[in-house]
Amino acid sequence: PEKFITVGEIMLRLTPPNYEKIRMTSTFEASYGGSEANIALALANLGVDSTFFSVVPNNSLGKSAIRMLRSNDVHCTPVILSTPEQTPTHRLGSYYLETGYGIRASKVTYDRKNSAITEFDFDTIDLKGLLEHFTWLHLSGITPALAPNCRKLTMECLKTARELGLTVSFDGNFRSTLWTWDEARDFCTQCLPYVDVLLGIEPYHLWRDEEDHSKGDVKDGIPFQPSYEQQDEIFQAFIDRYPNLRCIARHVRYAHSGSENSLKAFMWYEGHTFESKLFTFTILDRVGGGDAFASGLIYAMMHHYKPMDMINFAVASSAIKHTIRGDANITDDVDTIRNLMNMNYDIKR
Ligand code: KDG
Repeated sequence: PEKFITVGEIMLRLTPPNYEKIRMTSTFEASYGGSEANIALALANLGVDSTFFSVVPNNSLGKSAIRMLRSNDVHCTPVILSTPEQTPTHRLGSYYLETGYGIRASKVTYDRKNSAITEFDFDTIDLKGLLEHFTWLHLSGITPALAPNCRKLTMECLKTARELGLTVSFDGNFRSTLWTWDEARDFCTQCLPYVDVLLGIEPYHLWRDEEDHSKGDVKDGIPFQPSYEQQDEIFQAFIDRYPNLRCIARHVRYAHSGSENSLKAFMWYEGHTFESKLFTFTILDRVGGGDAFASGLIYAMMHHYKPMDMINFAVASSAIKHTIRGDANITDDVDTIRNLMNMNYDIKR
């Protein structure tokens, strides 16, 4: 059976209740977030043997974050509980989420600078000794954006995983408040030779052809959206350059109004292109939708679903997440997601 590990930062999430804005609220609801932790948790929920590796301060905040993961069946044995000597500012990163309502978009404010993971010296870790116990590694573009040590850690994990023969999934997860698009594109491009499953970033946007710089254009801070024909052409060129890539998938959300949304996904898998069903729903909490898509796809690949089922399971997992409060797809089991994937909305009793 597959053994999954992911590496990244877990954060405290603070959210004003009832869609209040930070300026109005007197209360914050506490929960935890972090893309990789969300995926570890979602996979553990689905019954996968799932492990999280990170550094958190050895204080009640760090320990509570880890306790939350453990109580959701995520193995946290490798997590380092750091001391002030190892990580001088000795803090758990946090973020504030003002949950949007209707046409008012959600707003994230990070308070994560100098968090424990960004100050730890990963050269002291035997990565090979850690990763050799696993069959699948997942990383995202958030970790390398945090600090130079995390960038180095990401690259070394990728190289070690490749050497050991693990399957590697990578979610581009671009966060414009952590690094620039140019930095992200350069780093993600360097990662590509080590990746089997690419998520959350368009080949089109990574592709920088020396002859035609417009292919990687960012207009008004938003990466340019290619047409289907352009995408097919780029996928093909991309696969020719990186033959290790088995699967490239992305999900697209269409907002009908602020909270009425539809979701569908496109996947290139072993030479063929697939388009998922379309799911329409009202958003309760959209943070972590991409992570739910990733965990759904990883689960489906691990269990050798047929390509159409893979992509539909991943989109159904993400659609359900939009109706669940909190960052992680914390409550859903395989049957619930499969029912939705088959468009079965019946009450279960
Ligand atoms: O994908 C969800 C994440 O964005 C959220 O959990 C917080 O990891 C996070 C981040 O860095 O934005």
